[in-house]
Amino acid sequence: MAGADEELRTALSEMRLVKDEFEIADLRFACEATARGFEDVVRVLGSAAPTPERLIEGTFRTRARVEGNDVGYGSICAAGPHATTLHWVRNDGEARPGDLLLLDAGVETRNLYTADVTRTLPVDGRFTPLQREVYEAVFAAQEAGIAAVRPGAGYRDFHEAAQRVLAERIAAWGLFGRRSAAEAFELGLHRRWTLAGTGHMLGLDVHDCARARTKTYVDGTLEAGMVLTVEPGLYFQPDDLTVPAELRGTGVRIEDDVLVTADGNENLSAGLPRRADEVEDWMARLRG
Ligand SMILES: [Mn+2]
Repeated sequence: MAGADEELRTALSEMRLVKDEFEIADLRFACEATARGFEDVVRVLGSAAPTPERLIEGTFRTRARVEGNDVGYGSICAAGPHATTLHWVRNDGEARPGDLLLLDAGVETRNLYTADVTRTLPVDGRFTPLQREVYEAVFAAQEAGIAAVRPGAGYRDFHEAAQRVLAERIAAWGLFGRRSAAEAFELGLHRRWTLAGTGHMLGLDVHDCARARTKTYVDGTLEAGMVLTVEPGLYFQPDDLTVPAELRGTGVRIEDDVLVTADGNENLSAGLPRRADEVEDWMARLRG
């Protein structure tokens, strides 16, 4: 019977790869409610400095409970160097002016579909030049990743597109020494600072369809109705002596929830700004 259970789990996972209209509408609402939760956090950041990560977590969760069922997964409220820990969920630090806040959080609707969105925000509302440079590298990678999401593309394509851009930026900063971006990419040297894959399927589970076979998911082809995250990042550990001191302790991720459409894609979480300038304007507006 164990074999039959496993077969059922795989079949259900694969049935969930392509979402129907109801599911897409629900994910759309999850993203909209999540955007409102991020706005709540920006207002709190503007009213209390330093801002406890606990307060940020609670603020988002309030929105999730009021508009949805709950958060879809433990919110990552990572200030300063905490952002370099991929799944920082202790949330017991403080966001101080001058730091970045990496907020990875999603509202789960009452039908139990969840968003999964990340924004990296300057706590005091303005990126420093160095923070902006790292941010714009991740933004460029995300743009390349999103552009590679379309029906018929390989599932791995968006990951590769995003990672190539990150490798180019890292090379431009001189972190690969004398190696070219292409050479470093082939060797996987960029992975020291990119740490994770670029995304995953999204739906009832935050890592949806996890039991699907490799050939239908990771080695598969994108189809209209699939919803996936595109979430490149750069993470420079506080004790990483291979990067300049000023980069250490900086972590940036930008994550959106992208629907594959008949002729390309739609960013379901586009209600939250992504460009550095737009993030700053949006924060200033919310803080009035
Ligand atoms: Mn994710």
